[in-house]
Amino acid sequence: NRFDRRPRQVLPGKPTIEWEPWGEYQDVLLDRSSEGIARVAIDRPTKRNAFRPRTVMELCDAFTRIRDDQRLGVVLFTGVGPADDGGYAFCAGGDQSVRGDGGYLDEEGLPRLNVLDLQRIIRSLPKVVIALVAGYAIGGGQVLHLLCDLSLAAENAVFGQTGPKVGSFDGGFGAGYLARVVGQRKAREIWFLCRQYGAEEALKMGLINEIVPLDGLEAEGVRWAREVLQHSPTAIRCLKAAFNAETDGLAGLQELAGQATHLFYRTDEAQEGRNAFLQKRRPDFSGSGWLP
Ligand code: S0N
Repeated sequence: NRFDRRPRQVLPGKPTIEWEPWGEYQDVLLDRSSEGIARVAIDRPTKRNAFRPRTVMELCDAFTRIRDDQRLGVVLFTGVGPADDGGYAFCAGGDQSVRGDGGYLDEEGLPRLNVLDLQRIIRSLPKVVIALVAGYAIGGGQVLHLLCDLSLAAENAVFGQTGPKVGSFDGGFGAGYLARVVGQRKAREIWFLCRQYGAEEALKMGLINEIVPLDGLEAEGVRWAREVLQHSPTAIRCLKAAFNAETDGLAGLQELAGQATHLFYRTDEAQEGRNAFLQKRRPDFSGSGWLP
């Protein structure tokens, strides 16, 4: 039973927060704290935290549970390390050992592209997601890192794409949003040359927010999370939707408009519409005014 393995060390360094284990998964560790912070970690260090369909399903479940817990405002997303050979990874992308002829095979042999579901969940989560990158963030792992709102990297972090080498590519957020973040030239370089970039280069190109010593990575993530949590949840969820709307087309607008609807429901004006319907009378919006 994985619950017996508590307390769980995800990254090196002294914990600066009390984690409560939350949920039982095979490939993922999920914890939360009474301070409003959750921690999601891919737990496949022997595979450099590469994801198989099960990993992605568990991550989707973990992020959905976080979305539904109104006490939680910030998520730290990371990968368990070090592996037995001393290697670290945030995530090395799709697990090539379960890659069939039509995608990554689940335990029933069905080929899946389910990492795209996870990308959308992280992107539209109305909370702040902070990537903590120790070691490799490669391939689909680099894209997952990119989709987090903020990114803190340990000095040993390495970023890169391998698609054109291993026969895959991410033409969605992995290309378009990467170009928004680092610019068209750099994004094309990253994908066409398949080079690896250290933390300093990543900082220079705007891929990450800050470089942190490995031993202090989680502590710094907690520090950033605590700062975010001092601020207005509504302002932050609307800002996240607004940042997404700038790049995500109608899906982004849907999110931003959804935040407006969310706020509108809480007004007397919207509630008058609902009440009038239920009371089978004409609504009276005269108290609302047509403000400038
Ligand atoms: C990460 C690298 C650079 C680390 O190198 P290092 O430290 O030298 O370690 P290794 O000895 O290479 O690895 C240690 C062990 O881990 C295994 N391993 C590492 N990465 C993977 C992986 N991705 N899949 C399976 N196993 C992995 C190694 O095999 C080794 O184990 P042993 O010793 O038992 O062999 C280096 O490991 C590396 O380059 N890894 C591969 C990176 C890669 O190419 N990833 C895949 C890229 N493609 C994707 O991510 C697909 C994206 C995707 O899923 C997608 C995108 C858009 C639309 C749809 C999809 C979709 O398909 O769903």
